[in-house]
Amino acid sequence: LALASPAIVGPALAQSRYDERPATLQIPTAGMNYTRRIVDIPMRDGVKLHTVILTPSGAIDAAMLLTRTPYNAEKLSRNSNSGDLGTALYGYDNATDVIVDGGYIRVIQDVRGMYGSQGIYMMNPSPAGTKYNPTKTDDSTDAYDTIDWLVKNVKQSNGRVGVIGISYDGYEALTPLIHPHPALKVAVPMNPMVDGWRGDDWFHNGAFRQFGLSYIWEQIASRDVSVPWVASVEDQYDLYLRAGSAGALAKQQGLDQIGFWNKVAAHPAYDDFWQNQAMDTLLAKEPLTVPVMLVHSLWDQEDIYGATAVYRALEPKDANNDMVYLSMGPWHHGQEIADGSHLGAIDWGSDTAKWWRGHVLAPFLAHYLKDQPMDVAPVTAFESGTDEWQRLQAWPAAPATTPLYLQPGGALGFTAASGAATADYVSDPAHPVLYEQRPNAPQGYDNNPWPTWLADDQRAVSTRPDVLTFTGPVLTAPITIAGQPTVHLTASTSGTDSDWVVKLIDVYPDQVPSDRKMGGYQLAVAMDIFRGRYRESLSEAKPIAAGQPLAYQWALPTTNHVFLPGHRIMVQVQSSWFPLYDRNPQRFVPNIMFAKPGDYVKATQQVTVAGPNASYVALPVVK
Ligand code: PG9
Repeated sequence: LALASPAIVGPALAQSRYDERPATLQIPTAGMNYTRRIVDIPMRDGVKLHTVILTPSGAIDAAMLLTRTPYNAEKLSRNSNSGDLGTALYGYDNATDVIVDGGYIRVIQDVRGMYGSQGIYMMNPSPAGTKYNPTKTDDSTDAYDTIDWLVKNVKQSNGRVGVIGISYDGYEALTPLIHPHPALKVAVPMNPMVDGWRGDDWFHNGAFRQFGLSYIWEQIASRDVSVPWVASVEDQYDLYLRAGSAGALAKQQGLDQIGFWNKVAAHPAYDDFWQNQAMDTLLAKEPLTVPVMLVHSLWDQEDIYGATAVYRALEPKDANNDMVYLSMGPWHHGQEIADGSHLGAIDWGSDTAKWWRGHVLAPFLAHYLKDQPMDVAPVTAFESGTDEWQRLQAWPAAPATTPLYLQPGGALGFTAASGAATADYVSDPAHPVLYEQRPNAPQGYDNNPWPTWLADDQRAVSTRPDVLTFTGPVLTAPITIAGQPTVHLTASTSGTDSDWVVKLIDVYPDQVPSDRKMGGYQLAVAMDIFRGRYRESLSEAKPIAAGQPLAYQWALPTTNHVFLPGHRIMVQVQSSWFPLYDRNPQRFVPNIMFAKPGDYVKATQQVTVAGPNASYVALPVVK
């Protein structure tokens, strides 16, 4: 067969004749129950944001549910290739049953600078025109411009938009509440990232969550997350311990090229960089005009701070108690859109997530987007222990707190011991206390332990000599707590800086006939870390005076729990939580990110457990 020479027929003809791929492709739609439209929506500065619009076949006057995401709109709108809308959407960030059964038009958009969207990417940018974001746009303006385009250009819509999303996308569901578009009728931020320093992804009370390093690398190194974090050590414990400091590991992994990492490293304290982007603070300054349901997971391993912080900020503005709603379920991060029957070893007896989606999320959205009646309480809270859902008017349910004292001999009780006593241990940064059993696998294995680690059995560490364990008597009557326990620790350290981790634990009876693996289980219901250098001021690190008993106070995450008869209450105290949190060198250095190997020293810790300054946890007890 003689081939025509390209020189004779021209390159285009040569290509069209022999190329087996059509120049333009018609996508078959036979049998599909939705249409898929892709638009690059122009923002006020001309930057176009890549947007996927999935419209159920035959939709007329349907409301739109918008998610803005850095996690790939094309993928989240096509978790599987299917002509069935529910099957296509089933997966991350889609409460699929609610979206599909509700007949909503599903809109998913890449945020500025990610995947198909133009523009520059900034991680959780501060508001436009402020010190740390001098540009003219932010996620609020982009949400506004997107909603404006959608209501003018999606002809099957009823002109109403709801925003919804989990985690980063939950943060994205809060930003449209700043100068909201009039077509925005409801917002459902789920597990939103709200304050990266106080208690969400980057730090908890000043202690750095080192696992953020790989996330920062992957999200920022390339627009389409195509440059993976590559490490040559399988066990994260070894990876982080050998590197020494978070800053040393970051350098080793090339993160010094990444703008956001350089900002994190330059702002280890709660200074204006963090304060100016905290969504609860920003929203507290805005009028409340859009109904919002904050969705909180009680065992959220990533953003356990955000949802309830925004509730606290907004609730005082809600004069009629009909604008700000709170849902709290017994879930890990994002579990509300999946199967909610179990949390690790804990069996709730029913699919709590499915119940919540059907009885709370679906009617809430339908009310504001489709004018349907609803019977949703201002607060819908799952109470662990009794394992029942509650309808409440406000949160927290406990009006006051009751001190639970650490006592000598590893005891715990509602009165302080008299006299003077301390409980002591040596904290050695060379042998840090684990947050979960080794190997600390990177995310992504089968049976990934990361989502459920907050519910892990604390017996794994409770007999270590550097973990103090205080246990109360076997309960003969239930004790109900509903709110945030507050730690009031009096302690001295032989060092000049120190971390303190306090865990409030429900110890199951020695034997649980119906579920034998739970016999003696130590389930933490609230725990968190505090970096001692911020004892006097969160925004300024100060050395700790060595050898002096000093007061440390911080709030633990929200809990709604009943310690049942037969159970015991336990409190554990330790000074590291590795490798999730970076190690405190225990000798004061200006910036722990860049501590040198020689800065890491052993310290003798003495926790006051008797007398007028006895340490206690203030429990939000419901009488
Ligand atoms: N928790 C994740 C995250 C949010 C915001 C910043 C960084 C990470 C997430 O799941 O999206």
